[in-house]
Amino acid sequence: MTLITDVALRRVLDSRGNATVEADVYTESGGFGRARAPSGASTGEFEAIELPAHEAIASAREEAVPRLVGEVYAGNQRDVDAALHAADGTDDFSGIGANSAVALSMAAAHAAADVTGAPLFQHLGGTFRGNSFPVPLGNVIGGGEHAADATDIQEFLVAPIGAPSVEEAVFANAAVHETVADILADRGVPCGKGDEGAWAPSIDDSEAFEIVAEATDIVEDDAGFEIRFGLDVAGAELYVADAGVYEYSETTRNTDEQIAYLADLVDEYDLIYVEDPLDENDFEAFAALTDRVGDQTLICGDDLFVTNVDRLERGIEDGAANSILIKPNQIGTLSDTVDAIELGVESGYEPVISHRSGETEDTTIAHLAVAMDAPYIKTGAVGGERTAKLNELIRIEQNA
Ligand code: 2PG
Ligand code: MG
Repeated sequence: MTLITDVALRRVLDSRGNATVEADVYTESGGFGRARAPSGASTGEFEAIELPAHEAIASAREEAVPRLVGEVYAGNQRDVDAALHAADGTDDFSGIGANSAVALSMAAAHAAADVTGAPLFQHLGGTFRGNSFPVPLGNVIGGGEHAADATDIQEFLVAPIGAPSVEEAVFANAAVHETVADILADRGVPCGKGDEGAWAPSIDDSEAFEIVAEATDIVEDDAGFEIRFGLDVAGAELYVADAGVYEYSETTRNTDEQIAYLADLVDEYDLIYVEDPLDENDFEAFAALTDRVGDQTLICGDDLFVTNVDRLERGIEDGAANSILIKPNQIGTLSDTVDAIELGVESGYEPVISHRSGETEDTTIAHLAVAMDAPYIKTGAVGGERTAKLNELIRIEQNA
């Protein structure tokens, strides 16, 4: 029933105006699935390789399509993803591009779900999973690689942990985003938005902490449930390897100082989530910070783990973190993504499903988060490519 009968690949726009890969998969009994690859800016050194969209498409047409059409059942995701690996022939998807691979892998899942008539989250999660909803982490102020002349810390993320529903959580994040804008206006700080729709004011990190803390307090009082916040430091982008320091606009910190700085921030702002506080090569420093504050907050590895089970295994051995960021395009297929989630869960690492800074209207990660019972999803607060996922979560919640 789910034998793949046709595949189409094309170049489409992402939210930054760059070209990305869209894949369509058709199956024997009329199933249809479509998905698009996202794209990072603060990409980890160890991620699977994204090729220029036209190259990725040409290579996937030549190598992958013949191994899928008439050969593989979309309903067997492991076979689809094995065919993609075989077509690629490398360790890092530099043959067909992780952008072609992930679009095809996700499109096949959508096609298989279409055949069964089940929503994607049920197809992926099965009968015994997919019964809980993730808390959305909403990016309200940001800088780093996502906006010029803004904060050094890449993302200030709101976490409405007490919200009674996804719907209320999504609206709380949007309200904090709006309240931040009001506070910035009161302070006479003009600003635009960064790549993920977060405000990108030209202020230092300490002022951003004050503003986000104030905005979350205001919305918390209004909403009547607990709202905390967290960070994506994107430490690898701040780290200057030659000098062994983290370079901020006004100061530099060595590794011990960086650990102490983050631990103090966790205490001072009661942070619930800290992603990539340190460099992507420094498992040891991650472990030192986790040892210090891991019982108070999530220490999440993004560039550290790149959704890769080998890197996660090393992290588990070292006690490097207690959470893993999950981005399907970092590893290239849904099967590899689910393997990383499952290894994380078995080892007590909370999986946080994530968008990329370059996104499309694709909603696959909303379904993946529900299917895997992920406690959090990071997918922005506002902006069409972000609300595509948030609104899909609201729909899933209503229909589930
Ligand atoms: C991150 C992501 C998404 P990018 O660092 O977590 O927020 O950014 O897609 O640029 O890597
Ligand atoms: Mg990150």
